[in-house]
Amino acid sequence: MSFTIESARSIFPETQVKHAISATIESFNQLSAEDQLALLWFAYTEMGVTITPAAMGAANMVFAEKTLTQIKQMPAREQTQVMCDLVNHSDTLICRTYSSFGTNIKLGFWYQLGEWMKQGIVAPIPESYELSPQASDVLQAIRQLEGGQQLTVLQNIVVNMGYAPTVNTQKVKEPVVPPKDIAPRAKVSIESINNLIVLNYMENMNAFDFQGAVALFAEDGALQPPFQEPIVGQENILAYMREECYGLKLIPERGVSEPTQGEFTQIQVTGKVQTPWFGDSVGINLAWRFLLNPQGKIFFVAIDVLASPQELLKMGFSQ
Ligand code: 45D
Repeated sequence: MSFTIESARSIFPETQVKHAISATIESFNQLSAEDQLALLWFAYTEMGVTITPAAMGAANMVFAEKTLTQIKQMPAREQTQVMCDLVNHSDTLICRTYSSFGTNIKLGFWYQLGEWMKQGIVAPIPESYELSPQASDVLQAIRQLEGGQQLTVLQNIVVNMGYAPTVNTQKVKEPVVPPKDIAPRAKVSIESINNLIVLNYMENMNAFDFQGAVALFAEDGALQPPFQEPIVGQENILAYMREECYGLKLIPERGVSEPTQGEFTQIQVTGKVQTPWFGDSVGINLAWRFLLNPQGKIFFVAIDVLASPQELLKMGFSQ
């Protein structure tokens, strides 16, 4: 028996627990647009996380400048309307444009709006805004999440705002940008793991050598980011990495490797990732679940956000 991408998704099933993150996002989506916006603002300001403005360099913010300027020049009421439209997935030009942005541009877009809200340039969320009881419950649920999970919730919500006409519309491709600085290569070591493909994956990703990272995949291999469908095929994975992975720092810590059916090998690694948004002040706990084919290529890798590295131990994963 061999693996398909679909069956590969359930390796190391103990990480497949129904997640607090998805449950929180689902209940969030039930709220009214005003409630959603206010709740997000309260959660965002309450978290007190400091975004490194330098991270804006990792996002190609030029793509959002026109829209941001347009919003800046609107009367306050219209500004609020635009923000509600984004949350509501309304079919407007701004919502369509927003949907064409990559993750980092979307985050940078809201970062800019947030700064302008603080400066009084964009209509703020009234401090006296009263959340509905349901919204208060969701805010409470967010407060109870671990820091990295809270950021994952925010990031997910921001990514899904806007309006994409059909599920599979072609994303507006960002023009090819000249390669950014390749970070200095650093050796990675992972407790209990000596598999070179996995070690090389981490080293290439940290060097932003995405071509090198993708070359470790089988041609029809797949990468599954948290809460997303697998991205299949070297070309698609490369495009994804170029758009989403500059500035990430992967900090794998320990793992377990075992043979599995059809001469495949499954390797689970836990550790942290740092995003350019927060530098080394925030580490997001996660697990990589690799499935290597008999040729030693990455047939599948899933990335899952964890509450804590201990979460896996709790679920019966022993190092
Ligand atoms: O007014 O190995 C609100 C892959 C609305 C690649 C706002 C990976 C109201 C392969 C939106 C609140 C990438 C998968 C304002 C590894 C409002 C691989 C503003 C994993 C102003 C390891 C809100 C990487 C703002 C991972 C500005 C898991 C919010 C990376 C900003 C995870 C929130 C990264 C930010 C995460 C959140 C980043 C900047 C979770 C960033 C989160």
